[in-house]
Amino acid sequence: MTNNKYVLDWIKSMAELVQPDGIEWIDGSEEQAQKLRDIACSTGELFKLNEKEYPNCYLHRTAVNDVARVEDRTFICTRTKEDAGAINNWMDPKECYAKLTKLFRGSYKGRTMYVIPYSMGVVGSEFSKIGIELTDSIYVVLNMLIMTRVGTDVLAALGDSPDFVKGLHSKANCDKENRYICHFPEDNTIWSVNSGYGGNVLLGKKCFALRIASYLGRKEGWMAEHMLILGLEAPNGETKYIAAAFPSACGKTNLAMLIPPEVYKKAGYKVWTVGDDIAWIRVGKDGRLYAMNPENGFFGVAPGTNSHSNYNALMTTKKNCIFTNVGLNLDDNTVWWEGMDTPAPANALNWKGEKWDASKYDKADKVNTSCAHPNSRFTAMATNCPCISPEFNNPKGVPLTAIIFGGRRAKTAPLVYESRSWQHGTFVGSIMASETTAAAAGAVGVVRRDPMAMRPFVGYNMGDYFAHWLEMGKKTANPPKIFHVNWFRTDAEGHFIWPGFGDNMRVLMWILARCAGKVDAVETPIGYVPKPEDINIEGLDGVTLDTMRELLTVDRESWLTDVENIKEFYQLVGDRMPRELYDELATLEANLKK
Ligand code: GTP
Ligand code: SPV
Ligand code: MN
Repeated sequence: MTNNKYVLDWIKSMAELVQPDGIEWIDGSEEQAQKLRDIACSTGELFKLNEKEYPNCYLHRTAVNDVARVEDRTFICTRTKEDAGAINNWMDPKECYAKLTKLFRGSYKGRTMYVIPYSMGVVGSEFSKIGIELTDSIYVVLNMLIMTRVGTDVLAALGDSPDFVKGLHSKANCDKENRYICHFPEDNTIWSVNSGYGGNVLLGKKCFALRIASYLGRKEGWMAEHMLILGLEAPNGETKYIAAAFPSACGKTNLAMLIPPEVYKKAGYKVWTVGDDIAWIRVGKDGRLYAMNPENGFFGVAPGTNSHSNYNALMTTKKNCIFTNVGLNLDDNTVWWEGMDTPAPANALNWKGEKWDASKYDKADKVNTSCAHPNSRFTAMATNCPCISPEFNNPKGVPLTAIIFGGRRAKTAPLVYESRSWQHGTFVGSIMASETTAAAAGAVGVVRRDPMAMRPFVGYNMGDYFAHWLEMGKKTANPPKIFHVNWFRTDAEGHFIWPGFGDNMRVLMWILARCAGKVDAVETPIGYVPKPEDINIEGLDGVTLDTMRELLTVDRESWLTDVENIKEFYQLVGDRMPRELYDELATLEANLKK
């Protein structure tokens, strides 16, 4: 497939380590993909769903102990500990290679080594980057075929260059005690062992497109961010682009694919999806920031996806899709998850493959009582998405009018506010906080600081990352305005106050009006907040001006509590924390005490 000696030498030495029975190169052809699906079905790795309702769709179940990213087993292995920083787990590269070499040795015995050449971004374009993943898992191959651009043309684009990310994965024995997701940014290398779950093993995604890419971006003057990208088209045909960073399972896919509420749909507004998880951002010649989506598909959260919450995502999953850890309706071999439009099936297997009893469902123990795992996922092709942007394959990306940060906060953060400048916007991103979700192993619902939704994904020192954000602002003549949103504020009974989903468009409209200088705002200690009457609530049941006032309140006491927590977090980041952000923090505190 290639004469590239860097590629061939590397594969040879990795094969000597893991000792596969054979080596198979993935060429991107449908014939090869089908052959692999058939093998996976014969071994039980995949289960074929109802061909009529779900053509070419499959169900996969991971090991029960392997259902989410494992942040405590994820390492950034730079030569010095300081370069990884206090927010990351660090291991000395030599020590880490030695430790994992033991785990990889002979781990492919009796298995095939699949070689996946893939491109993040349009193959051969200036802003794309190439990776090669070696894996012993057909599930990984089939997911990478959807999530990235795979095939011989990638090797042609690489030519005889050594510039590719070397990814080695083995599901090995899925041994939880020896599970490691390790990154060597100084070597362009990722080693992942003993997992078979998405974010741990689809190495193009979080490992490359965020951790390694953020490291490269700092070196090369661009940014890799955990952001969706959407285009909002006005009735006059003009499209404005917005990128938004929310932590895992906090609404990126849903916002990226939103269907405008009736008031806007009627008027001719449309939303287009450019990306739902990752954005690579550069300064364009015109001094604006351009964002492109390096992925080729969606690895989306299944539960909660239905025709009302996210019709477009649901349609995207109707063919050529791989479902992971959802429920199986045994009557018709279709999939089911909590929050689907159809009623719970009477005769079903849960995500573990056990007979499921709907009557035992307990909201407080979803993992053990729900049909689908709370972090169950669909892997679907971007081209299946009814609202995929015409700019999806534009290698340069799209110019950003606004950047939005957002978290899952029951209290404190208002529905939306606007920062005063790029520096203040960087501060707003740096103090983001959110309740943890099922997307990572560990407790769910605990508020933690998650700057720019990148806490688990920055491939270097967080202080340097903040400095890089400030630097990018200085290099950008016309930077986008920066906002913060929170769809998740709750009332005294714990119910979400804001309807969310498609109605989030109402907030986007205020944001774009602010960017165009067409609407006023109220200055508060944290930034600019909308006047309650400036968010369009026409056609919203049960949402009044009073609701809007409640959603937009800035409560000084709870913000002052937050300030103390932010100080602790900044200290944890350490001495590479930029002075400018400490200044912003002092301003915030002073504003709150005024
Ligand atoms: P990752 O793929 O993990 O990065 O997640 P994501 O940020 O793309 O989150 P996603 O859009 O898949 O949403 C995660 C969960 O949040 C789902 O259960 C959604 O139903 C729920 N959700 C998304 N948007 C909203 C919203 O506006 N309001 C409320 N209340 N829930 C939402
Ligand atoms: C996330 O957790 O942010 C995801 C899913 O997008 S994973 O690929 O597991 O990282
Ligand atoms: Mn994500």
